[in-house]
Amino acid sequence: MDYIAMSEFSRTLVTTALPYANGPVHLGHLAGVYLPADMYVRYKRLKGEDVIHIGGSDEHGVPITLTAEKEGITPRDVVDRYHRMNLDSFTRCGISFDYYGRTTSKLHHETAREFFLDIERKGIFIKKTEKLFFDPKAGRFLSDRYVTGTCPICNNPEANGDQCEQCGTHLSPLELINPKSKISDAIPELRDTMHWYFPLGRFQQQLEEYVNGHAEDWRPNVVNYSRTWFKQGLGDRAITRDLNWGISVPLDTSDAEGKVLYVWFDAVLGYISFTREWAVLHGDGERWKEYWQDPQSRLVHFIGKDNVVFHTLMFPAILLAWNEGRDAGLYNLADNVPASEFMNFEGRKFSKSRNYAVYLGEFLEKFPADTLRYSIAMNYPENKDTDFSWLDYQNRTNGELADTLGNFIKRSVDFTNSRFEGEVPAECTAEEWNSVGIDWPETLRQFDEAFEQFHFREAVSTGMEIARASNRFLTGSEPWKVIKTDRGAAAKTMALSLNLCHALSLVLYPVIPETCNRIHRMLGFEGGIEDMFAKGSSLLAVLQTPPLKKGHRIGKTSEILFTKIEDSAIEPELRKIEKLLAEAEKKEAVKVEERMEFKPVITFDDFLKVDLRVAKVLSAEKVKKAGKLLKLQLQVGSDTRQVLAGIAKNYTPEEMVGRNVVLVANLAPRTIRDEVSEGMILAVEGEAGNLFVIEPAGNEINGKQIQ
Ligand code: B3M
Ligand code: ZN
Repeated sequence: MDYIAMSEFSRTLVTTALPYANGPVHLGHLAGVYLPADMYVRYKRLKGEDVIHIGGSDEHGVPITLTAEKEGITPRDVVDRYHRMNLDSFTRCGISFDYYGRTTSKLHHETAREFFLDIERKGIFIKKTEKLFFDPKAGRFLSDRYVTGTCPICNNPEANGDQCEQCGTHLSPLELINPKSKISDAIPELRDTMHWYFPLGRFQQQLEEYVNGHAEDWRPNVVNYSRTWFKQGLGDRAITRDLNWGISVPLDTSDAEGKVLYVWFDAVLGYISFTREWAVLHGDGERWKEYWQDPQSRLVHFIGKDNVVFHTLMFPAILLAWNEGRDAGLYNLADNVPASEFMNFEGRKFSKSRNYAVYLGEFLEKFPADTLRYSIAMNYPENKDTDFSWLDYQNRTNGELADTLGNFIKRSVDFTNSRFEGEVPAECTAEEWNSVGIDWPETLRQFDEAFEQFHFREAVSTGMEIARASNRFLTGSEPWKVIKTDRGAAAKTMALSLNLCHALSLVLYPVIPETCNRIHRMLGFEGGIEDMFAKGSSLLAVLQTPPLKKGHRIGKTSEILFTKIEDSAIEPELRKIEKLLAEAEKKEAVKVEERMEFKPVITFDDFLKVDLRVAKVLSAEKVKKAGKLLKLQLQVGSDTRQVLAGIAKNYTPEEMVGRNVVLVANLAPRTIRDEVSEGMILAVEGEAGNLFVIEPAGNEINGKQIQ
C-alpha cells in the first residue's frame, strides 16, 4: 500500500518510564506515558511491524525506604504491593506490555552490576570523597531526602535535603539551616564518604552531536531542555549512595561497603534487563540483542517531561561508556524520546502528597477503560499542559463515543439483521467506497503520519472524523425510507455502512481496543483483531477497497457499545474534588495562623545585636542552576557586599539594580551554591510564596543603621 509507508526500521522497541513502586499510578501518568505508548505499539502491530513494549516497576530508591519506615513495613512489602497494584491497573486499562519487569529481579541486578563493572574497569568513573551528613544515633549516612531543616531561601522549616517544597528551590542538605535526621531526629554530623561519579562531561561532545542530530525529529522541548544542560556544561554525577536498599556496589573493597547504585543509574538499565527477561520468556535468551544492538532496530522512550535529562543525556552516556572500546555488541541510542507535558486534573496539578489525584485503579472500578482512554487521548499533553475534567469526560463519552460511534455501529448492524438477513447485502466498488464522504488515501496518509510523528490527538481525531462521516452517510442515505422503493439502493448503503463499521474497528483499535474487538465480533468475526495481525502486512491495507464482500455474515445481535454517563454518576466525583480543594484551603489557612504565632520574646539588647543597614543594589545576576536565586552586589556606606537572595521569581536582575534594601549586616557568611552570601536582605512573603523586598525611602541614607 503506497500511502502508508512501512517504517525504515525493521523493528521497534518501545519503553515506558518505570513508575516507582511507591504508590498507585494516576491519570496523569496514564496520559503522559502509558496510553500514548500503548496506542503507538498497537498501531505498529496493526501495520504488521515488529514492535515490543517493555516496562516495569522502579523498585529502588529513597522514596520507597521512606514509605517503608513510615508504615513500619519492609521496602520489599512496599514494592510488592505497588508492583502488583500498578500492573493490575495497567492490565485493566488495556496497556499491552509485552513484558512488565521489576528492578528487584536477579537478572536486573546482574545487568546493572555488569554495566558498573565494565565502566569501572575502563577507568571512566571518578571516585571522590566528600563530606556527607551522618546520623550518629542511627549509625548511617543520610542521603539527601533523609535530611530536613529550614530552607535558606524561604525559611520553610520543613524543607527536604534535596528540595524545598514551599519555594521549589533545589537544595543540597548542607544548605539547610538547623538540619535534622528524618530517621532519628538527631542532629547530623559531617563525615567523609567516598562515592563513584560518572563524568558526564567526558561524553558532552558525543551527546551534543547526538541531540543535534535529532533537532528536526525530536520535540522542541526535548531538544531545548537537553541543550540547556550543554550550555551549563555537563558535570560529574554521583552514581552511588549510602543506602541499604538497592543494588549493592559490586566490589569487594571496603569503600564499597554499605553503598548501592544510585536509583537512576540502575532504573534506566531496567529497559535492557527487562528485554532480556522477555527474550528468556520467549525461549530465545539472545533475542533481546536484535532490539538493542541491531542498527536496523529503533528505540523509542515514552516519558514525562520531568525525566528528559535521564533519557537524552544520562542513559545515552552510560551506553556510550559501554560502547567505548568495543567493536561488537554496541548498544543503539534512542531514536526518539517523545516526552509529554503534564495533564492536570480539574485545573490543578496532580499531587500525590496532597492526595489530589484520580488513581487509575479506582477509576476503572467505576467506569470502563475505553471511555477513559478515548477522552485522555483527546487531551494528550503533547506540547502544552492539558486538563482532565469530569465534564469533558462525560461529554466525550456521551457525545462522541455513544451518540456518534456507538449509534452508527448499532444502527448498521440492527438494520442489516432486520432487513437483510444479517448478510452484507451488496458488493461495493472502490469508487463507491471513495464516495461515502471520506478521501481514503488522504485520510489514511494523515492517520499514519500522525501516529508516526507521535501526534496522538490528531490520530484519534482522524478516527473520530471517520465515525462522523459514516454517521452522516447513513443518516443522509435514509435506507429505512429508500428500502420501500429501491431495495438495491438500500442494500448498497448498508453494505457500505458495514464496511465503514469494519474500517472504524481498525482505525480506532489503537485507542479503544476492547470496543473495537466487540465491533469486530458484531461484524461476524471470531476472536479479536489481534488474531489477524500478520508480520509484514498491514491490516489497514484492506481499507483501500471495501473489505467486506457480499454475503459475509455478520453477528446476530448488536450490543450497546457505550452506556451514557448520567450526571448522577459524576456528581460524587465533583463533590470529592470540592472536598479536596476545601481541605487544601484549610491547610493553607492553618499555615497563615501558624505564622501569627510570634517568636519568643527577646530583650532590647538582643534586638540591638542585629545590625540592620540601608544598602543599594549595584548589580544583580541570576545564579546558575538555582532558579530562585539572585546574586546581588550591594553598596553599604563605604563597604560592598555580596548577598544571595531567593527573589528571582519576583524580580529580574535589572529590576533590582538601583533599589534600596535592608541588609542584615552582621550575619555570619554562608555558602549557597558555591557562592558566599555575606548577610541577607529583608523581604516579606505575600500570597503564593511571592516575596517583596523591603525598600527604605529617604535621602542620604545609604549605609545608615535602621533602628
Ligand atoms: N521512577 C521516576 C518517575 O517515576 C522514575 C522513572 C524511571 S525511568 C527509567 O517519574
Ligand atoms: Zn524554600
